[in-house]
Amino acid sequence: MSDRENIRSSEITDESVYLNRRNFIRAGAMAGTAAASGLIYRYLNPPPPREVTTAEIERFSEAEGPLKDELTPIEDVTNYNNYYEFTTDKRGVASLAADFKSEPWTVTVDGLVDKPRVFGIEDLLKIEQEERIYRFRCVEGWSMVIPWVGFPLKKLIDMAKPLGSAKYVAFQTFYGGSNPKGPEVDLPEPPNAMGNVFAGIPFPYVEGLRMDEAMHPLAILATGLYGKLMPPQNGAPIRLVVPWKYGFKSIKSIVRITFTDRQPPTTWSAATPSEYGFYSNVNPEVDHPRWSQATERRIGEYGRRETHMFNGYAEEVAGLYKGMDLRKNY
Ligand SMILES: Nc1nc2c(c(=O)[nH]1)N[C@H]1C(S)=C(S)[C@@H](COP(=O)(O)O)O[C@H]1N2
Ligand SMILES: [Mo]
Repeated sequence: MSDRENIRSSEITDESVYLNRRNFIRAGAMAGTAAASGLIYRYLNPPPPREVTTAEIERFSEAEGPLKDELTPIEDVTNYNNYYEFTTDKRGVASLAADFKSEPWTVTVDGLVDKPRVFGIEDLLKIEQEERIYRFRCVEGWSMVIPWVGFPLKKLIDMAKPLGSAKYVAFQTFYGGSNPKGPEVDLPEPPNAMGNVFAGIPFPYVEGLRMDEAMHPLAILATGLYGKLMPPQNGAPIRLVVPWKYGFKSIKSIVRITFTDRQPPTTWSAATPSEYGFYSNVNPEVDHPRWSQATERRIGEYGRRETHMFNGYAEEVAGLYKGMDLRKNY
């Protein structure tokens, strides 16, 4: 009997099981250097298991961090979305994606690895889940603070055992009725139609990271937010979150992760290379050709705030780009 058959679907989707079994509890210790740089970051420590409440998260996030980041309300996080496969109307994604079926789901890990594997989503949910509260900055000039649930991408990379020749990791989003995940899972077609053919970008949506970026502890595969499984509009059942890069790097609803020796194509830089580069690190000094990136609108606030280098995570990630010209490598 396969693993998938062993786990009743109610066990996969029941959020109280998800929270308790994954030791999803209140904040543990926060690293000093992380606090100093305004990074809100915590590991979820072992039992006693109990659910973290929104009030606790808010108290925590208000108390910590010089950037004084407060959580963006869940109503905004789940109703103001970019997910072009459904629609380019941010307020329209939630209702159009409501029936999106993300179970069963598989993520194929292949390419230059010693251990290629097709993971069921239930396998990935068995990995210890952590809460990560990150700032999230869209290239369009708005931002949020989101309490993600997930695990470091590095954990999956370690399981795959990439070959020495692997220099990049490529990601692909599910698209429409086609099933790029292999023959073993036959997703129901009409419920998963992602019919937006007028989005102006090619699908399936693809993204990529350099191997060292992908291995960085801040890069996570997120399976939920606000203590719940990932809502469809935010990229169910699993999406990338790379908090020091513009939001479009954080690719949703991943079905394939491929290790390669070449810089992989990425959707937005393929569509408009003069406006969007491969790296797309948040950088207030490099403007978009059509607007400034010096400031941002935090959803729920009036006025604009300053945008910080690497979205405020410079202390953690600047070393990845030592010696690189960040104007050329935008
Ligand atoms: N597959 C896919 N992933 C995607 C997008 C998309 O249109 N399709 N939009 C990106 C952009 S531009 C942003 S800002 C974030 C938005 O994530 P959110 O809706 O969870 O805030 O998702 C990114 N990932
Ligand atoms: Mo974005």
